[in-house]
Amino acid sequence: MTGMVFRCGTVALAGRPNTGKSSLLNKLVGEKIAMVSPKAQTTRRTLAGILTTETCQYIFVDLPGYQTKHVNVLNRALNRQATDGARDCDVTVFVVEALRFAEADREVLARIPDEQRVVLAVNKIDLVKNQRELLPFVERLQKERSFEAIVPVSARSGRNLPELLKVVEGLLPEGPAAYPADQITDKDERFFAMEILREKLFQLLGEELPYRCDVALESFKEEEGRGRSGTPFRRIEMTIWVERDSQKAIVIGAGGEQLKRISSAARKDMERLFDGKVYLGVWVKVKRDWTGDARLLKQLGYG
Ligand SMILES: Nc1nc2c(ncn2[C@@H]2O[C@H](COP(=O)(O)OP(=O)(O)OP(=O)(O)O)[C@@H](O)[C@H]2O)c(=O)[nH]1
Ligand SMILES: [Mg+2]
Repeated sequence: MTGMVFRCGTVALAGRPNTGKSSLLNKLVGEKIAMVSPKAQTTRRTLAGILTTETCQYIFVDLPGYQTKHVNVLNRALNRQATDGARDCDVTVFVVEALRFAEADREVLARIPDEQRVVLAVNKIDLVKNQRELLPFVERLQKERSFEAIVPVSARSGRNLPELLKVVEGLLPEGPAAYPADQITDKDERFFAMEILREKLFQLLGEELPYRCDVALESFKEEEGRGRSGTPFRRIEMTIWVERDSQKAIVIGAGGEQLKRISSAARKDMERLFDGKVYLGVWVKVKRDWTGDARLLKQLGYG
């Protein structure tokens, strides 16, 4: 069509941990690709979710939540990812929780360079009983920075997401799509296999243990279809790394029950996302102090 403008660009989702960045990404692209949990710093690896409309391709980049509570080599690497990501994208969507803005949020905002264009998304408005309370909150935030726009949204209900998309579209550069229109992420099934298992550790283990765990993929094989449906069958083997023998015992649980719960939940999610049967083998191994070992962290992909 002549005269039609097409835009394409990268949109960082930035903010302190737990504000709902990954949930927003999932709702925006319409598929659960980013891992979500009620625990802080669930996201460890930057992930792109792609949405293509008639007039725009949005490449949303889900970043780890910036945090200063825990200090080790892993947290420093995550914070670096969070800061670099918010700076390098065409537009940054700064995500806060409705009616909650504190020092931790202010610190992340301060790290986004002045020249970066920032849209403020006030998320979780479904939790606000009296919507009139939002107005003074928004007015307060306006004083923190000159935002391109402020959009109250809910990643849970999807409320106002069309408005958010509209505002962001106007800020993206003109240009052709970078990815095919039906592609929704820049990552492959191997990446999602690891992330899904890691998400289950965050969802099913106690408060501190998930921070002492990581997941490595040992092998991923696609085999000929089994049974009548003939869909491919994936054989996936993974290792859960922990730092101590005592942690290994907890992850496995009495009679292996805990590990069974974790792997069975992970397998179900993989089967849903990959749309086929999965055989999942999981081992738990001890690697002392992996969160403090810079070389090992590089190997695990935390640059
Ligand atoms: N009620 C409600 N809960 C939400 C909403 N968005 C996210 N949550 C919940 O908030 C928690 C954190 O969500 P995530 O999407 O993992 O948050 P995040 O910002 O990606 O967190 P990190 O990766 O740790 O930085 C989860 O329990 C979500 O279910 C929302 O719009 N409404
Ligand atoms: Mg996240």
